[in-house]
Amino acid sequence: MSSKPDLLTVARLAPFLMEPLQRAFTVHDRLHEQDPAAFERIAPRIRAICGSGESKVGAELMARLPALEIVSIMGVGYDGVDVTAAKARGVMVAHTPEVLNDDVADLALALMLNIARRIPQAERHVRDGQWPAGPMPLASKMSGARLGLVGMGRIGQAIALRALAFGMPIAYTARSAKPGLPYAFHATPQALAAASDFLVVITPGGAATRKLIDAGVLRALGPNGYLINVARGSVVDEAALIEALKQGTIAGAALDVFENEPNVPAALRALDNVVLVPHIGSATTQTRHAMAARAFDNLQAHFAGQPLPSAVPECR
Ligand code: 8YV
Repeated sequence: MSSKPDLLTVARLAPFLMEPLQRAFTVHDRLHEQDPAAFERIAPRIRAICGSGESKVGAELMARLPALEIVSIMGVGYDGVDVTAAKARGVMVAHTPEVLNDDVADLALALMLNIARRIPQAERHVRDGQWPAGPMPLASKMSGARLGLVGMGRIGQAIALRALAFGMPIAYTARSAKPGLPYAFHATPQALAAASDFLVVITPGGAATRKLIDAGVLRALGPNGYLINVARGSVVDEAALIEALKQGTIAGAALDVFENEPNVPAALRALDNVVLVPHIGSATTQTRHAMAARAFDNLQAHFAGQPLPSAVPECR
């Protein structure tokens, strides 16, 4: 009988995380989905869960795991984990903040440039042999335009630093004003949108921010405004966004995240005034390796009886 703790994965994890996990744990790879009968048999032994930022770890799943001690998420976002239920059971929840700030901020700027300068369309113009027939229509200038950040946490601040180099005046909304930051605070997303050319969503997902960006916010952003979402699809009312894009209520949207990933509505995919990428905010080799190491370190620290390098704030 192995002395390694039993661990359930709830996402398809990269080999560079799976390999260390398999050395230190008896890993049951998504067994609850792959083989529910086998899962029933081993469920009482599971002491750890490992998943990604998109993983759902609800109260129901945890209730089936009486020996569960820790949920380690390879991602900064943990809105899929029922932290209240975990805490009530004394289950620790850990995530991987900081190491992905640069990548997500880089992608936000890339999306802003792509949507404003119509880079995907320009690339297609050349590839499809359209250039000899005439130039591209003119695009929109980003430098000097007004940036509004919905969320001013670690990644929001990394985006703001980059935007300063583009000469962009910066404003934000958050639950409360952050003292010490030199950016204008607006109490609501709607007020911020009315004062922005680029509205970038970088706030945690979950019940508190569900559909925060609704039809009213999009109307306030206006026909020259762009919406960029690098947070969670749940923060934007996707149906209202599609309508706003179709009607020209806003100029365009660049999205890394969607309501029902990996499914992107056909109505959104059919539009020309969007840039759509498949949740790649942290998807570089360097960052994903750093996230995997952090997710593993949290597990290892827990089973060594040491403090977790990055427990979620609610569990600290
Ligand atoms: C990844 C993320 O998609 O960190 C997050 O919250 O959404 C992403 O970095 C994913 O969690 C990688 O495992």
